[in-house]
Amino acid sequence: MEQRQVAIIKVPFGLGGARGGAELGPDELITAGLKREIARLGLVLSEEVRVECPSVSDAPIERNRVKYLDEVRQVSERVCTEVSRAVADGSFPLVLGGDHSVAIGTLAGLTSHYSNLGVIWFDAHADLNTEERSLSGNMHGMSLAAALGHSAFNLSHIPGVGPFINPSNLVYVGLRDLDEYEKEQIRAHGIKSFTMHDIDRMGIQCVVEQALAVAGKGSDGIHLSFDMDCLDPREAPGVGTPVPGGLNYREAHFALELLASTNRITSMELVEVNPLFDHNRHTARLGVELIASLLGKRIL
Ligand code: Z70
Ligand code: MN
Ligand code: MN
Ligand code: MN
Repeated sequence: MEQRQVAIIKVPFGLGGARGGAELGPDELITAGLKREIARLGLVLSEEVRVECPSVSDAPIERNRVKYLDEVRQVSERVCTEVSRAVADGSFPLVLGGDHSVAIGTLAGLTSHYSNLGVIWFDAHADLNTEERSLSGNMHGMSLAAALGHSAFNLSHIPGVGPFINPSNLVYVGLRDLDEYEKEQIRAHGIKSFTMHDIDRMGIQCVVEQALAVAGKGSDGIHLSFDMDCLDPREAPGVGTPVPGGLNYREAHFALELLASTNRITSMELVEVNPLFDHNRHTARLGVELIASLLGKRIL
């Protein structure tokens, strides 16, 4: 990161997820010491905003196959506004989810400033489903389809946003649980994907270097979207949809340290921390450490 100012944007929203609890993520990360880490790094916390989010008790009983679309739309608009404001202020936007549907708003806000945004997406999942093709109806599995303009609800529905993200500047790290339709989409659009198989084969250093090259080619900013379920559930049990065989502690730290050392990352979001499935705040503490690594924390 080049900016020395960080804007924390908390998005306590869980209705896009498979099960409740992700709405507790932002407070859990703060309690786990996020602001102390930011201060230790000598960074200025320029603002800390909390996006107002509907919860199950506010929402009408969901009878549609695609769940809580109206609520996701509302939250996307608000997140877009806050992220856009943070960039305009010269701050590094740090978005705390919430389930991964909050990325729709983040990407909308970013594309209002960056005309060719690179995106590095750490996740067990591809989040490429459309409303028609999703098997679950959960919007957190559709955020990238929205950002690429593939789904019925997409970035252009959010007031004031720029272009869709370009699939040639999007890259996945950590994939291991894909729906058939998502596999077809990855092939059809030639989206660069480093699966767990590739990480085992090439090593995380090589993967991160190649991922940066893809996201950075001709782009004017690079967003890191970090879904905590990219990690192995033994490292990060507190997520809504754990999938075995993920990144370990050292791979994840090293990956984010490598990204930090390039000074190319212009924003980050960390999503899917679910305290209801965690033990002793373990996952949130790991999340804080990983954010610190991305913001420049080093061992020596
Ligand atoms: C599945 C779906 C998903 C995150 C799970 C899972 C999607 N492909 N995304 N956890 N973050 O429901 O569409
Ligand atoms: Mn995800
Ligand atoms: Mn995921
Ligand atoms: Mn533990």
